[in-house]
Amino acid sequence: AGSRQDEAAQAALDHRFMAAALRLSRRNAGRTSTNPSVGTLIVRNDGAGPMIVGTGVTAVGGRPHAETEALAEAGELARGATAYVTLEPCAHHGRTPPCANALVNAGVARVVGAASDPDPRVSGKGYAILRAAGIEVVEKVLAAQAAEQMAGYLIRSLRKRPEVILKLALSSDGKIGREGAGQVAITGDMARREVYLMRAEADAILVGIGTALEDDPALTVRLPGLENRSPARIVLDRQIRLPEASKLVSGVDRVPLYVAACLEADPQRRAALERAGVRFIGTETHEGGVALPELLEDLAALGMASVLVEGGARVASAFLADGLVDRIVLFQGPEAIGEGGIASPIDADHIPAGFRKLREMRFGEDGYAEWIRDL
Ligand code: AOF
Ligand code: ZN
Repeated sequence: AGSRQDEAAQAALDHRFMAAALRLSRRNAGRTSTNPSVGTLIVRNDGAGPMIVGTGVTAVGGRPHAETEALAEAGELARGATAYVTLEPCAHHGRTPPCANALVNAGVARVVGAASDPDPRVSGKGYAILRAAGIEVVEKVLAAQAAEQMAGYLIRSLRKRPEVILKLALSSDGKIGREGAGQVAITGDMARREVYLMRAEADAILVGIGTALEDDPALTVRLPGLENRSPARIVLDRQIRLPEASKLVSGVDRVPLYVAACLEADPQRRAALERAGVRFIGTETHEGGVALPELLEDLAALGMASVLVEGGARVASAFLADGLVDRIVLFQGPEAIGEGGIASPIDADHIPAGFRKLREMRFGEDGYAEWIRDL
């Protein structure tokens, strides 16, 4: 029977190990789709202080699950130990037996969980299996942090659409570019590298046809070691104006490119792009633009759990107006654009209601801030 002091010490320990499990889970973030990247720690506490005897992360590709790896590493040492899992252990028979049963069979005494799993095959059943076997279960430890890290998975499961991350780079006077000037450098090298990392963790990057024509961007990840981590690119292009000679189209054999166009758009343009390897997503029109909720539903059906919206102002405004943005990332460079600048639809002082600031930092000369909307 624990005293109140023992309980407080245990809670502090649980926080510490869950924080470690959450950091561990980031190792495969963006590489386990449509599964989330989960972290598991198996910890023994035999009096001489806690000791980690097993660690696991969801494997690249989504399987095996984190628990499988951690339990295999712990072996017999899992008996009587505590398992820290960033997501409720699964209860369904997939390619492997349920993780909840594996924890029971390994003789684990306690399970501490962060996020609950909305997957209807799990959704409370994982924790129930553990409790039925006499295992002590503590839920929702660092749940908000877990939900933030697994936002893509959770939003896709609950809302049948991907997480939408809106990223904008602003000049010191709040502009995102200059009319007719193509790509304008706003942020420096460190910020650019951070954007590459964001791209590598997303399932898709999305821009409007205006940005595609104006900037001729490649929208790939150009970082040593991450060259193969470019996600799919998506262009909102109702009338199919994207030229075959664009960088987006010419890179199509390495990185998929989707054009979201209306079904009535020029079939010859469509055929030409399809011959080049471009894939099409038929869209409905809403207020002169692509109907975004329906498009996002289609992207979720394609397995995408997160979409990074990179431009331009019109597309950003449309996602914001529809209440479809889940995360806002603002970079701010040190220089002004001034006359002829394109105003950003949003800045740090005008973040829509319902968002909370998650972090703020600097990348060299540039500021960075990130907000999320809780589920
Ligand atoms: C866990 N541990 O590491 C992960 C879990 O297709 P399957 O069989 O891999 O099942 C996918 C589901 O597994 C997914 O929707 C989610 O419920 C769960 N993910 N569960 O116990 C893990 N990644
Ligand atoms: Zn599992």
